[in-house]
Amino acid sequence: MFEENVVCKLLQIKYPIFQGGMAWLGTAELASAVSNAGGLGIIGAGHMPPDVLRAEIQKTKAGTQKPFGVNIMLMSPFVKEVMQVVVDERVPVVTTGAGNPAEYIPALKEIGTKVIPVVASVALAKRLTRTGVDAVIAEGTESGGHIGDLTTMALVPQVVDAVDVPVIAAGGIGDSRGIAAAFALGAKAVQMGTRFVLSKECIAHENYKNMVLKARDRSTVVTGRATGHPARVLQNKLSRLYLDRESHGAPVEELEKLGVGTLRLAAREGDVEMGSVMIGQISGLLSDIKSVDEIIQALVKGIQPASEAIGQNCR
Ligand code: TUI
Repeated sequence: MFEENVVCKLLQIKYPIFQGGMAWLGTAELASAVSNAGGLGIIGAGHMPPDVLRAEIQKTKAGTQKPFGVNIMLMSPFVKEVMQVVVDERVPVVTTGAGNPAEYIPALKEIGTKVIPVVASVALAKRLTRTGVDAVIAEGTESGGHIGDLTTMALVPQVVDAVDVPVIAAGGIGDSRGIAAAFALGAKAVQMGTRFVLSKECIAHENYKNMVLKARDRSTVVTGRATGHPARVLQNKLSRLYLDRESHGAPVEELEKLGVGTLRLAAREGDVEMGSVMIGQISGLLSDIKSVDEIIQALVKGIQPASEAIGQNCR
């Protein structure tokens, strides 16, 4: 399976499954496990300082011989320095998020790194394909963390029709049915974040994982629309406080201050009431913690039956 998949061939991976590069959660442990299982593991650089990212890359290289990626969050204060680190370390794949990476693409392309930005609109997808990106990740608003406003169902086919590079679908994909649906929309691969948070190898605090396990379909909310940086999180004391201040017209600086350090607080310290529990809408579907290898094997096994179920409805 997937011998002729264009993304598998481009990146030299076995399965067209990326692990979303989540800040504080997409560590070397998780990324190397996903790459070893045949997917594309991705280190989430988030707001990491450059020396911390370099150590994480070296740990990933020690943990896997397979290709892996780094996700660079373009709102990071260290963006220029971390770009230099991925160039120095000759990271095979770079994904970007939360902005337009155009100015960084030539340096990455020059050393042969595959560059795959996350886009939340057709306009950015088209602009970036002119700069020579290798593929794009079309990420719908179902995702956890920083989001755009279009759904995966609406965004993916529009991006597929607008660009001539492979499209990876992300947002709201939690099982094999989601993967088959993404393929039906024209995607050649998928990226999943939430599913890999509920893995043995993800270092998220057990309180974080337990809250994700308990999540239902409507458990997430979006904070930060007023600041221009919307983020999907599980409802808790912090999200209620934030949304209350936001609805009362609190200044952007006050809102941004409320969010500082809160992802680390939830993900690493386990304070899931005053921390940000960033997670996607598909968390309501997921009810078990498995090893990365078990997750990927189960996903792959289910794709063909899910595709056949699509076919059956046409008979
Ligand atoms: O980047 C993400 N998700 C993230 S980053 C993150 S780290 C963080 N930490 C603390 C507070 C807030 C965030 C958590 N989750 N996903 C990729 C993504 N990119 N989603 C949406 C976009 C996006 C949005 C607009 C990409 C490009 C874009 O274009 C803007 C432009 O300039 O055209």
